[in-house]
Amino acid sequence: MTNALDDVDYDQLRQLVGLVEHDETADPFPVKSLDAVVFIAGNATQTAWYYQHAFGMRLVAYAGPETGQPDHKAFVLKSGSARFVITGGVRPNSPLLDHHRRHGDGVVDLALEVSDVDKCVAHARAQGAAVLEKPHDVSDEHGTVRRAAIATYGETRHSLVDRSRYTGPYLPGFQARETPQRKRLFQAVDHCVGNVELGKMDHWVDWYHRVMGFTNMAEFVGDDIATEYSALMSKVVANGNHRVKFPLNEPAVAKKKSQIDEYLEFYGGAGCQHIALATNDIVGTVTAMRAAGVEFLDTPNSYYDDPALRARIGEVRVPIETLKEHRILVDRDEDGYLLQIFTKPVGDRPTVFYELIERHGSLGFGKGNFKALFEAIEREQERRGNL
Ligand code: TYF
Ligand code: FE
Repeated sequence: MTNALDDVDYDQLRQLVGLVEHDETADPFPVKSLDAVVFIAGNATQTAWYYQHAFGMRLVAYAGPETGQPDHKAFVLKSGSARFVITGGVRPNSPLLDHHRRHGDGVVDLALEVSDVDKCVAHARAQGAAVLEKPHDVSDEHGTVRRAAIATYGETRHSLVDRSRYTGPYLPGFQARETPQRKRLFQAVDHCVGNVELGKMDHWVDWYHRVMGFTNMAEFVGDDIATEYSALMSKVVANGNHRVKFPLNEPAVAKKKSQIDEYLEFYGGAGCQHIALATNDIVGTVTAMRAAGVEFLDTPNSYYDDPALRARIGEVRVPIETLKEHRILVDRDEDGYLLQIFTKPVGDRPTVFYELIERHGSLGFGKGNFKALFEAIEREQERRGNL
């Protein structure tokens, strides 16, 4: 079931998330898009309300005890092409509650839409990936979905979903829900970042190369930046057309305790750290989210008053005074520029947070902002007593 409210066409997506041309014929694991970000929450009912009211998402489908699903509730939310599924255990012996006890609120599944589940799983298996769910069909009156799941870092998984023969609101077993449209605050997921243990980043970069045929994107945080101020190392892998981008971080041994160590300690291992949401109006989005109570990292005035920054970024869509007022960061590279801002962690544990990103040609991740950003993150770490 497609809904005009969710329509984001190819040209919009290319601008929003920075797509590139890609020939699928030689791709061993062709990925169409990020199908859904699936969360486990301690209280899915209230978390779904948060994403509707603070992130402007629409509830489109539901499964739970009322729909013949006794173990847990699942709320499906959309904003443009982005889909979040918020799940939470209902029965005390639900496996979701064990997961929640270990990790708190977080991402359990970065589901990928693929056109050939069997081909992808065969390739993944041949490359040594752990197959958690073999390819199988699930059906209801709206058609059939073929799906499977493979394990990635920590207790995170990638479900693989072929929904080409399905017209229902999400997956078989879910009932459609309608909620009133409010102002759409973002149009797509730009990237999902994984934090992995010390020394494991290259292992996972290699895993995404071998298992999924992903390739490296140019931007990375190497030893030089890591020892100077970031306390982390980072590389970015992406599928062929860059629709799906997964930066991977590991802690760096630096002067201070890494923000990545803080995450690993409180999440209880490797997991998804932040999700970047693409918007074409970052000022409007930040304003609406702040009004709803979402807290963002602060950036010092000196960032905006620095003549070097002003010279480097040149002309951008929004006057620098407006960026300063909202604490939005800006970075420019050879392809264009981007605007970005980061929330504080959104749950009880200092783990998952969000980024808002408005791209104007840049295919990067805001490398020029890393110093200011990591200093802001460390100020928060210090306030929590974890630095
Ligand atoms: O995704 C990125 O690479 C940027 C920068 O802990 C970043 O958003 C990298 C690591 C991190 C926070 C932000
Ligand atoms: Fe990011």
